[in-house]
Amino acid sequence: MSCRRGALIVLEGVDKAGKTTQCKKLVQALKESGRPAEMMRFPDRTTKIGQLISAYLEKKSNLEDHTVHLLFSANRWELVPLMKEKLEQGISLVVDRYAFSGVAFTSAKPGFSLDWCMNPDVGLPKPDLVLFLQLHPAEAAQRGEFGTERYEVGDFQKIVMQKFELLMKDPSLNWQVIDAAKSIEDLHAEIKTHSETAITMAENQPIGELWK
Ligand code: ADP
Ligand code: 2DT
Repeated sequence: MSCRRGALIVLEGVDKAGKTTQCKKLVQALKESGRPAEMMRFPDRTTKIGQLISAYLEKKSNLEDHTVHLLFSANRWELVPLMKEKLEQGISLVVDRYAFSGVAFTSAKPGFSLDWCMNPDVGLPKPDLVLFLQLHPAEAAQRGEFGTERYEVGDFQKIVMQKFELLMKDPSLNWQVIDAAKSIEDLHAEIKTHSETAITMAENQPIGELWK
Protein backbone atom coordinates (compact mmCIF):
# COMPACT_ATOMS: atom_id res chain seq x y z
CA MET A 1 0.00 0.00 0.00
CA SER A 2 1.47 3.32 -1.04
CA CYS A 3 -0.09 5.33 1.79
CA ARG A 4 -1.49 4.46 5.18
CA ARG A 5 -5.21 3.91 4.95
CA GLY A 6 -7.72 5.54 7.26
CA ALA A 7 -9.79 3.59 9.79
CA LEU A 8 -13.50 2.88 9.63
CA ILE A 9 -14.95 3.79 13.01
CA VAL A 10 -18.64 3.17 13.67
CA LEU A 11 -20.75 4.53 16.52
CA GLU A 12 -23.85 2.56 17.39
CA GLY A 13 -26.32 2.69 20.25
CA VAL A 14 -29.94 3.35 21.08
CA ASP A 15 -31.66 6.62 20.30
CA LYS A 16 -30.29 9.60 22.29
CA ALA A 17 -27.20 7.71 23.49
CA GLY A 18 -25.09 10.58 22.15
CA LYS A 19 -23.88 9.10 18.86
CA THR A 20 -24.16 12.27 16.78
CA THR A 21 -22.64 14.45 19.52
CA GLN A 22 -19.66 12.10 19.86
CA CYS A 23 -19.14 11.59 16.10
CA LYS A 24 -18.81 15.35 15.63
CA LYS A 25 -16.44 15.78 18.56
CA LEU A 26 -14.30 12.86 17.44
CA VAL A 27 -13.90 14.15 13.88
CA GLN A 28 -12.93 17.57 15.19
CA ALA A 29 -10.41 16.14 17.68
CA LEU A 30 -8.82 13.81 15.11
CA LYS A 31 -8.43 16.67 12.65
CA GLU A 32 -6.89 18.90 15.32
CA SER A 33 -4.33 16.20 16.07
CA GLY A 34 -3.37 16.02 12.39
CA ARG A 35 -5.33 12.88 11.48
CA PRO A 36 -7.61 13.42 8.46
CA ALA A 37 -11.19 12.41 9.36
CA GLU A 38 -14.69 12.84 8.03
CA MET A 39 -18.14 12.06 9.38
CA MET A 40 -20.78 10.01 7.60
CA ARG A 41 -24.20 8.84 8.75
CA PHE A 42 -26.62 6.10 7.81
CA PRO A 43 -29.22 6.37 6.57
CA ASP A 44 -27.71 9.01 4.27
CA ARG A 45 -30.95 10.80 3.47
CA THR A 46 -29.45 12.90 0.64
CA THR A 47 -29.42 10.19 -2.06
CA LYS A 48 -32.48 9.00 -4.03
CA ILE A 49 -32.62 5.82 -1.97
CA GLY A 50 -32.06 7.89 1.18
CA GLN A 51 -35.05 10.07 0.31
CA LEU A 52 -37.30 6.99 0.07
CA ILE A 53 -36.02 5.89 3.49
CA SER A 54 -36.48 9.37 4.95
CA ALA A 55 -40.11 9.58 3.80
CA TYR A 56 -40.69 6.14 5.37
CA LEU A 57 -39.11 7.17 8.69
CA GLU A 58 -41.13 10.39 8.71
CA LYS A 59 -44.26 8.28 8.13
CA LYS A 60 -44.97 10.14 4.90
CA SER A 61 -44.94 6.82 3.07
CA ASN A 62 -45.34 3.16 3.87
CA LEU A 63 -42.97 0.50 2.63
CA GLU A 64 -43.13 -3.26 3.03
CA ASP A 65 -40.73 -4.38 5.81
CA HIS A 66 -38.39 -6.51 3.65
CA THR A 67 -38.28 -3.78 1.04
CA VAL A 68 -37.25 -1.05 3.46
CA HIS A 69 -34.59 -3.31 4.98
CA LEU A 70 -33.05 -3.82 1.55
CA LEU A 71 -33.23 -0.09 0.85
CA PHE A 72 -31.28 0.67 4.06
CA SER A 73 -28.64 -1.83 2.90
CA ALA A 74 -28.60 -0.43 -0.65
CA ASN A 75 -28.07 3.02 0.88
CA ARG A 76 -24.84 1.72 2.42
CA TRP A 77 -23.72 -0.12 -0.73
CA GLU A 78 -24.22 2.94 -2.92
CA LEU A 79 -21.69 4.78 -0.73
CA VAL A 80 -19.08 1.99 -0.63
CA PRO A 81 -17.00 3.28 -3.60
CA LEU A 82 -16.74 6.70 -1.91
CA MET A 83 -15.94 5.15 1.47
CA LYS A 84 -13.15 3.01 0.01
CA GLU A 85 -11.73 5.96 -1.90
CA LYS A 86 -11.56 8.05 1.29
CA LEU A 87 -10.11 5.24 3.41
CA GLU A 88 -7.44 4.57 0.78
CA GLN A 89 -6.58 8.28 0.73
CA GLY A 90 -5.80 7.98 4.45
CA ILE A 91 -9.00 9.61 5.69
CA SER A 92 -10.60 7.96 8.71
CA LEU A 93 -14.37 7.72 8.54
CA VAL A 94 -16.45 8.24 11.66
CA VAL A 95 -19.86 6.75 10.93
CA ASP A 96 -23.10 7.42 12.82
CA ARG A 97 -24.95 4.02 12.58
CA TYR A 98 -24.11 1.23 10.12
CA ALA A 99 -25.22 -2.31 9.30
CA PHE A 100 -25.65 -3.12 13.01
CA SER A 101 -28.56 -0.67 13.27
CA GLY A 102 -29.87 -2.19 10.05
CA VAL A 103 -29.95 -5.68 11.54
CA ALA A 104 -31.05 -4.67 15.06
CA PHE A 105 -34.03 -2.59 13.88
CA THR A 106 -35.40 -5.00 11.27
CA SER A 107 -34.85 -8.14 13.36
CA ALA A 108 -36.83 -6.44 16.15
CA LYS A 109 -39.86 -6.78 13.85
CA PRO A 110 -41.82 -10.05 14.03
CA GLY A 111 -40.76 -12.77 11.58
CA PHE A 112 -37.24 -11.51 10.77
CA SER A 113 -34.26 -13.72 11.63
CA LEU A 114 -30.89 -12.19 12.44
CA ASP A 115 -29.40 -14.22 9.63
CA TRP A 116 -31.80 -12.94 6.96
CA CYS A 117 -31.22 -9.38 8.13
CA MET A 118 -27.41 -9.70 8.02
CA ASN A 119 -27.19 -11.16 4.52
CA PRO A 120 -27.54 -8.03 2.35
CA ASP A 121 -24.73 -6.30 4.30
CA VAL A 122 -22.25 -9.20 4.06
CA GLY A 123 -19.06 -7.91 2.41
CA LEU A 124 -19.47 -4.21 3.25
CA PRO A 125 -16.24 -2.51 4.39
CA LYS A 126 -15.59 -3.97 7.84
CA PRO A 127 -15.33 -1.45 10.66
CA ASP A 128 -11.97 -1.38 12.44
CA LEU A 129 -13.80 -0.32 15.59
CA VAL A 130 -17.46 -0.40 16.63
CA LEU A 131 -18.20 1.77 19.65
CA PHE A 132 -21.48 0.87 21.28
CA LEU A 133 -22.86 3.68 23.42
CA GLN A 134 -24.85 1.89 26.09
CA LEU A 135 -27.61 3.80 27.83
CA HIS A 136 -30.43 2.59 30.06
CA PRO A 137 -33.88 3.48 28.63
CA ALA A 138 -34.65 5.51 31.77
CA GLU A 139 -31.51 7.64 31.23
CA ALA A 140 -32.39 8.10 27.56
CA ALA A 141 -35.87 9.29 28.54
CA GLN A 142 -34.26 12.05 30.64
CA ARG A 143 -32.63 13.42 27.49
CA GLY A 144 -36.02 14.44 26.16
CA GLU A 145 -39.11 12.94 24.63
CA PHE A 146 -38.94 10.65 21.64
CA GLY A 147 -39.62 12.41 18.35
CA THR A 148 -42.39 11.44 15.99
CA GLU A 149 -40.42 9.26 13.58
CA ARG A 150 -41.17 5.60 13.02
CA TYR A 151 -39.27 3.35 15.53
CA GLU A 152 -39.17 6.13 18.20
CA VAL A 153 -41.21 4.00 20.57
CA GLY A 154 -39.93 2.77 23.95
CA ASP A 155 -41.04 -0.89 23.69
CA PHE A 156 -39.62 -1.32 20.20
CA GLN A 157 -36.30 0.22 21.28
CA LYS A 158 -36.04 -2.36 24.09
CA ILE A 159 -36.21 -5.21 21.56
CA VAL A 160 -33.69 -3.38 19.35
CA MET A 161 -31.31 -3.27 22.35
CA GLN A 162 -31.61 -7.06 22.79
CA LYS A 163 -30.74 -7.54 19.12
CA PHE A 164 -27.69 -5.27 19.45
CA GLU A 165 -26.58 -7.45 22.38
CA LEU A 166 -26.69 -10.55 20.15
CA LEU A 167 -24.61 -8.77 17.48
CA MET A 168 -22.03 -7.69 20.07
CA LYS A 169 -21.20 -11.34 20.81
CA ASP A 170 -19.43 -11.58 17.41
CA PRO A 171 -15.70 -11.87 18.25
CA SER A 172 -14.64 -11.13 14.65
CA LEU A 173 -15.43 -7.46 15.26
CA ASN A 174 -13.70 -4.97 17.52
CA TRP A 175 -16.69 -4.01 19.71
CA GLN A 176 -16.08 -1.55 22.53
CA VAL A 177 -19.00 -0.93 24.87
CA ILE A 178 -19.01 2.54 26.38
CA ASP A 179 -21.13 3.73 29.30
CA ALA A 180 -23.04 6.56 27.65
CA ALA A 181 -24.37 7.88 30.98
CA LYS A 182 -20.98 9.61 31.51
CA SER A 183 -20.46 13.28 30.73
CA ILE A 184 -19.96 14.37 27.11
CA GLU A 185 -16.28 15.18 27.80
CA ASP A 186 -15.50 11.91 29.65
CA LEU A 187 -17.13 9.92 26.87
CA HIS A 188 -15.21 11.86 24.27
CA ALA A 189 -11.87 11.14 25.96
CA GLU A 190 -12.64 7.40 26.08
CA ILE A 191 -13.83 7.31 22.46
CA LYS A 192 -10.79 9.25 21.26
CA THR A 193 -8.39 6.82 22.94
CA HIS A 194 -10.09 3.78 21.38
CA SER A 195 -10.15 5.51 17.99
CA GLU A 196 -6.47 6.46 18.03
CA THR A 197 -5.55 2.84 18.79
CA ALA A 198 -7.80 1.60 15.96
CA ILE A 199 -6.31 4.12 13.51
CA THR A 200 -2.77 2.94 14.31
CA MET A 201 -3.77 -0.73 14.02
CA ALA A 202 -5.60 -0.22 10.70
CA GLU A 203 -2.81 1.75 9.00
CA ASN A 204 -0.98 -1.16 7.44
CA GLN A 205 -3.88 -3.58 7.03
CA PRO A 206 -6.20 -4.03 4.06
CA ILE A 207 -9.85 -3.04 4.47
CA GLY A 208 -11.76 -6.08 5.74
CA GLU A 209 -15.12 -7.46 4.63
CA LEU A 210 -17.99 -7.42 7.12
CA TRP A 211 -19.44 -10.77 8.27
CA LYS A 212 -17.34 -12.78 5.75
P1 ADP B 1 -28.08 10.20 19.25
O1 ADP B 1 -27.37 10.64 18.00
O2 ADP B 1 -27.49 8.94 19.82
O3 ADP B 1 -29.57 10.06 19.08
P2 ADP B 1 -27.48 12.86 20.27
O4 ADP B 1 -26.01 13.04 20.13
O5 ADP B 1 -28.34 13.50 19.23
O6 ADP B 1 -27.84 11.30 20.38
O7 ADP B 1 -27.89 13.36 21.70
C1 ADP B 1 -29.25 13.29 22.16
C2 ADP B 1 -29.47 14.39 23.24
O8 ADP B 1 -28.75 14.07 24.42
C3 ADP B 1 -29.00 15.77 22.80
O9 ADP B 1 -29.87 16.73 23.35
C4 ADP B 1 -27.62 15.87 23.43
O10 ADP B 1 -27.24 17.20 23.69
C5 ADP B 1 -27.78 15.09 24.72
N1 ADP B 1 -26.56 14.38 25.13
C6 ADP B 1 -25.63 13.81 24.32
N2 ADP B 1 -24.65 13.23 25.04
C7 ADP B 1 -24.96 13.44 26.34
C8 ADP B 1 -24.32 13.08 27.60
N3 ADP B 1 -23.19 12.38 27.62
N4 ADP B 1 -24.92 13.46 28.73
C9 ADP B 1 -26.08 14.14 28.71
N5 ADP B 1 -26.73 14.52 27.57
C10 ADP B 1 -26.19 14.18 26.41
P1 2DT C 1 -31.45 8.63 12.82
O1 2DT C 1 -31.31 9.24 11.44
O2 2DT C 1 -32.03 9.56 13.83
O3 2DT C 1 -30.20 7.92 13.28
O4 2DT C 1 -32.59 7.52 12.68
N1 2DT C 1 -32.29 2.38 10.91
C1 2DT C 1 -31.05 2.87 10.62
C2 2DT C 1 -32.76 1.18 10.35
O5 2DT C 1 -33.88 0.76 10.62
N2 2DT C 1 -31.94 0.51 9.49
C3 2DT C 1 -30.69 0.95 9.18
O6 2DT C 1 -29.98 0.30 8.39
C4 2DT C 1 -30.22 2.19 9.77
C5 2DT C 1 -28.85 2.70 9.43
C6 2DT C 1 -32.58 3.52 13.12
C7 2DT C 1 -32.58 6.56 11.73
C8 2DT C 1 -33.56 5.45 12.10
O7 2DT C 1 -33.43 4.39 11.13
C9 2DT C 1 -33.16 3.15 11.79
C10 2DT C 1 -33.26 4.83 13.45
